[in-house]
Amino acid sequence: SLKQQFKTLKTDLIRFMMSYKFALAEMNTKIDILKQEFQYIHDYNPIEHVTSRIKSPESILKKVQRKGYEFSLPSIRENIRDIAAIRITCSFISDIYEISHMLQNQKDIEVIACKDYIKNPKPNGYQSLHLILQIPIFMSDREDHIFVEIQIRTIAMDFWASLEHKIYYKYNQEVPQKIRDDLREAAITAAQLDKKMENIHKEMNAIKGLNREEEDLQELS
Ligand code: 0O2
Repeated sequence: SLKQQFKTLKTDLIRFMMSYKFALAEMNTKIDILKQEFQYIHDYNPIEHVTSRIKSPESILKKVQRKGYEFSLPSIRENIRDIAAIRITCSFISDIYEISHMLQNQKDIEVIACKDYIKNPKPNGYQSLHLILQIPIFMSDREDHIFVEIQIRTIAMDFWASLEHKIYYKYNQEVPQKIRDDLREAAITAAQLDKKMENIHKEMNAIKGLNREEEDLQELS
């Protein structure tokens, strides 16, 4: 009956969205473990902050339409790979690659794609490291493999991206040339700041290393 069909559809939809919620919970736990353990071992925290979101059903449907995919749950599951997304903000560029490496090496994570917009920034200046990962989720009667998008960036890259995003929406996607030029320039300045900060961080580490060696020597003598 129609009522039965509606009930089945509703259950399917709720279970569909739930699987992304579980995937985010799994990934967030993985990231939190890395963060805590790294802090303990290296006495330093590579992760500034983490945010995550689930794409709203409206945005999912808009994207399906924009990309011309089939409107069905299996098609959405296969084609829309950023329904569950996590953004990790780090202090330094080296942290980005370290975190990406640690995640990519986990046995239950399958790396589907890695887009390095740091080595190859987008034409507008956008920089970040994007990973599409797939992780297994275990439920009462099945195991699902869920796509999760991870964006890893520095504080400076995040600062740039949030302003650019606001401007893009303010101008309804037709940003004046002057503003586009300024944004590209700002992206270059942000990248230079990242390099400078990383150098200071390295110098500090070198000094810390020397001090430690000296202390060890004093202890021995
Ligand atoms: P939202 O609201 O953040 O989710 P696709 O994901 O298939 O549409 P593509 O090019 O394969 O497109 O994905 P890509 O390049 O990996 O980018 C996906 C996400 O990265 C975007 O998601 C943004 O969050 C971010 N992003 C990419 N390019 C830019 C940019 O130029 N400026 C800013 N501010 N963010 C960017 P959504 O779905 O667009 O938006």
